[in-house]
This record gives sequence, C-alpha cells and structure tokens, in this order.
Amino acid sequence: MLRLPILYSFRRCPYAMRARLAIAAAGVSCVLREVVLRDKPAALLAASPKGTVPVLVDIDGRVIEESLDIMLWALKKKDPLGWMPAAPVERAQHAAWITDCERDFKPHLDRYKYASRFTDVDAAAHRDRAGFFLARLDRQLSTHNALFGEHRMWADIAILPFVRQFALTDIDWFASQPWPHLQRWLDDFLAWPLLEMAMTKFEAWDRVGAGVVFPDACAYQEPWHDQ
Ligand SMILES: N[C@@H](CCC(=O)N[C@@H](CS)C(=O)NCC(=O)O)C(=O)O
Repeated sequence: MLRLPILYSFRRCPYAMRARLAIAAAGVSCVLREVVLRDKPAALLAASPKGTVPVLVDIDGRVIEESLDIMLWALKKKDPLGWMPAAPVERAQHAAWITDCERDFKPHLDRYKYASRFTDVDAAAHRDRAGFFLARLDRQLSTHNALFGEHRMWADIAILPFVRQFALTDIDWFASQPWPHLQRWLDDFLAWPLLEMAMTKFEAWDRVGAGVVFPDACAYQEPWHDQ
C-alpha cells in the first residue's frame, strides 16, 4: 500500500492554511486529518505534544510541527510556481517580512479578533496597531502585484492567510481603509483557485480511517504558466 505523509490540519487556521497552500502548490500528496482543536486526537498529541496545528508526520516518521517548516519541506520537494527565491539574500528578505508579521501584526490581530479571550483588551486599539503593518504592506505592494515582484511567492503565501483573517473580522472597516494595493492583493488571493483548493471542507478525522488525500489528484497550474 502507498504510504503518504500525514498532515494534521484545521481548515480556518492561518498557519495550517499556509502549509496546505505550499503542499497544494507543490502537488505533494498527503493524508489530511482535519482536527477539532477543542478535542485533539491522541495521535496528534503523541506525534507533537505541543498540540498546535499544522503538524506533518513524514513517511519516515519525522515530525514537522511548525507551519513554515512544512512550507519549506513541501517547496524543497517541488516548487513549480517558483515561490522560493534562489538567492539566500532574497530568502532572507522574505523571512524578515514573515518575522515582522509574526511580531508586529499577529499579536494585535489576535487581540482584535478574539478580544474576549483576553482580559482588559481594547479591540479597536489593537486593530489600529495592526494597521501599521498593513500600511507597510500596502507601501511594499504599491509598485508590484506581489511583495517581491509580479507573482506571489513565499512571503506572500506565508502572510496572506493572516491578512485574510484580519479583513474578514470586519470586512466593511477593512474596505474603508486607504490601502488600495493591499486590498487588491487580498482580493486576488481570495479569488485564487489554489486558495479554493486549500480551503476544501473536510469532515473531522474519525480517528479510525487514514484521512483524506490532499491535494486531490489534478495538478494545479498557475494561468501564467500556460503562456
Ligand atoms: N508556530 C505554530 C503556530 C500554530 C498555531 O498556533 N496554531 C493554532 C491554530 S491557528 C493552534 O493549533 N492552537 C492550539 C489550540 O487552539 O488549541 C506554527 O507556525 O505552526
């Protein structure tokens, strides 16, 4: 029987989303196990006691428990859309944006979106502080379609799921902000067939079967690859 890597995932989690996007882009088949975060399966916790998703268990038993490492794992196998820059200096620029997102944006996103989970938090203040990073993105996007040129690459894919989460918290407020380049970047992402593929809905894993094969067999091709 063909053995596939196992991906523990949660559909709406932006970390899992970026891992699924890289796996779907690479066309590396996995067995996806959709997790209910409030009732994590023992098999997930046995593989990765820290209990976050995504987690990938490779066919040799190696466990990869950080979303960025899962992206790198997939893109190292295959990178047909050219997401990973070849030059180390460019990779470092991507990594710097991803780190800034985690440090300057994500904590404010959480306090804006999930204010009731924190004590004494002013959601609107955190929304506005998150806006500093979004304004930086807007400036970076003002000269190109994507962060580092015309096509989405590693940093775009790693950051966009968080911007999506922010925007969907109050889509009217987001649309009213003076961030035209950022809004266009997000709109393009939301209309992207690869995102649709990565957001396929699956039943929660029943803990008995293997899981579902992800991505499905048909290979994805970026439209500009046909030209
Ligand atoms: N640094 C981790 C963060 C992953 C993470 O925090 N995932 C959230 C869901 S979006 C999670 O699993 N939280 C555990 C929980 O809610 O119980 C990564 O990049 O993979």
